[in-house]
Amino acid sequence: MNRIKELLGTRYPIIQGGMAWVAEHRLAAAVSEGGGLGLIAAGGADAAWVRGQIRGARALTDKPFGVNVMLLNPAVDEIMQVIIEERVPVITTGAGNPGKYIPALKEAGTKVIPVVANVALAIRLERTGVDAVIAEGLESGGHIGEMTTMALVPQVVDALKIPVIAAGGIADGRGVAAAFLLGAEGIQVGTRFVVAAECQASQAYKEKIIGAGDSDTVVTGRATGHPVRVIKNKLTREVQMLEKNGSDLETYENLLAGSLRNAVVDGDVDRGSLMSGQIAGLVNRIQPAAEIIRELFDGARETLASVGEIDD
Ligand code: TUI
Repeated sequence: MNRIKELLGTRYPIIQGGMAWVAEHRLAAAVSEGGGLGLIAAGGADAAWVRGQIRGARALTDKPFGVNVMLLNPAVDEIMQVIIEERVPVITTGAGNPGKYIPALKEAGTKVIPVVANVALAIRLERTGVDAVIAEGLESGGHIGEMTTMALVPQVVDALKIPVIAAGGIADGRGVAAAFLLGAEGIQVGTRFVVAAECQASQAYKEKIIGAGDSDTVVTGRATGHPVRVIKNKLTREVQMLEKNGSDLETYENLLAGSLRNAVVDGDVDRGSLMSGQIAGLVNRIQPAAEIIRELFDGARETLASVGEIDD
């Protein structure tokens, strides 16, 4: 038995990425109905919104789903309280250390799966009693660390006893197979689910991902300590200009404020923040979430069966 399927209570060992504005209850429910773990991303939202989304997902599916908590959110304490009250089965966390919330979450029966971008944090979090970790490489969209998936996953696997979920650069069966060969017991997929039919993100943003090639993303924000991978556009060119000129933080933050919502909800692909992984070049069409999941695992099985002898 695969430990991640057991932990999540799902048919397949796959978690949907916790993408702010993108991952709302209809996408989460569709992924869960398709046999994965769908996620509602709390992102920068308030606790009341999160509660409404949890109830919305429950109305659409009786399968398990989770909430992703972005730890830089100022409302994080209230959001954790809602998660506990609503008895959400699983949470993932990003952009910080969820350590102080773990005792209360465990008491409520909520499984905790933080995203880690290096081995040191993975080891610290294993000691605090988390159930698994997501080792996320810098191929991912959004806020990232400094290690590639290829180098990070096997090193985290070797350092921990709890199961590891691989993330960053996985969008087809070959990526799934590779993740398992590196020792992961599950995968997290973000970018490919942005273009799921059930995803409510703007058509214009979906088309940018579908049209993107391998070199169409860029990392901005290294200067401010919040590196974020996005598709290149007018906004990223302006941000890069500010970074080159060593502009003050306030000018920079003003430019980014609201830019994620602009892209995802309003479809402003010039001035919006088009978060996407490097694997966007492989993401070519809109499909139901359940079909995406089936293709990922059918493809992984085929890939593994087709690997021949690698020496004589
Ligand atoms: O969190 C993500 N991806 C995200 S969060 C987000 S919202 C945002 N937008 C702009 C700036 C900042 C956030 C968009 N995409 N992925 C998981 C992830 N977590 N990647 C890296 C980390 C991380 C980084 C630092 C986890 C922990 C950490 O430090 C904790 C510590 O105590 O050292």
